[in-house]
Amino acid sequence: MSFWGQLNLMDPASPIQAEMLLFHDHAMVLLIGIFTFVALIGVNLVFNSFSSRTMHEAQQLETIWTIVPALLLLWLALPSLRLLYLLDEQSGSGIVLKSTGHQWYWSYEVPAANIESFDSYMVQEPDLQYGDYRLLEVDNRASLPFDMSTTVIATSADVLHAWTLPSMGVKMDAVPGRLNTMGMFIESPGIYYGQCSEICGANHSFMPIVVEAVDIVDFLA
Ligand SMILES: [Cu+2]
Repeated sequence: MSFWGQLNLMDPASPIQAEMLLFHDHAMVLLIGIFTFVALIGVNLVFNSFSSRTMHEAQQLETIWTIVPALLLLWLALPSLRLLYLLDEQSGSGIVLKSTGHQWYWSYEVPAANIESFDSYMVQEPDLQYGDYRLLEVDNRASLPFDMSTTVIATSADVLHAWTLPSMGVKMDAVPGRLNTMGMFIESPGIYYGQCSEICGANHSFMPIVVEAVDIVDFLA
């Protein structure tokens, strides 16, 4: 992949991540509005001649400037709650990817396809092929079918790790002795990259995550 391809954020490849992007834009509308308003008032204050210094109260104004921010907060909170509950949805499909964090690599299991645990190590720099992403390629990719609901389970064998796949809107702690679960819906075939997102030790930066989304027929084959 090209240099320029690495400078922007990854495109969403799941409905949840697309929703998160929309929510980000939604929040930015409010933030830019508030920042602009406050900046205008600030500038106005500099040139203010204090013509209303004898005014002690303004009930109507105070009512308005209490209610309007409350409504704005509601406007932010409701879509946020909706997204929170959407994130919690679990798929009913039996296709589960179990990922176990180790210091410092991931191992995967796909019980539905009878794939027993295999390790996924980062490709070292001298072994990279032309066009590979440095620090992101792995020797064994996890494979999942696209266009259907899947479930990812994360756990750890040693310390805290975090299984993260930005294009899917998945970021989940991998905790020893505990199984964390998130639903995932991959919309299109492709190769998706992520990284461990919990400072887990010396080689934390060198345990990337790669999921290859394939056709269900190829997946089962
Ligand atoms: Cu880690």
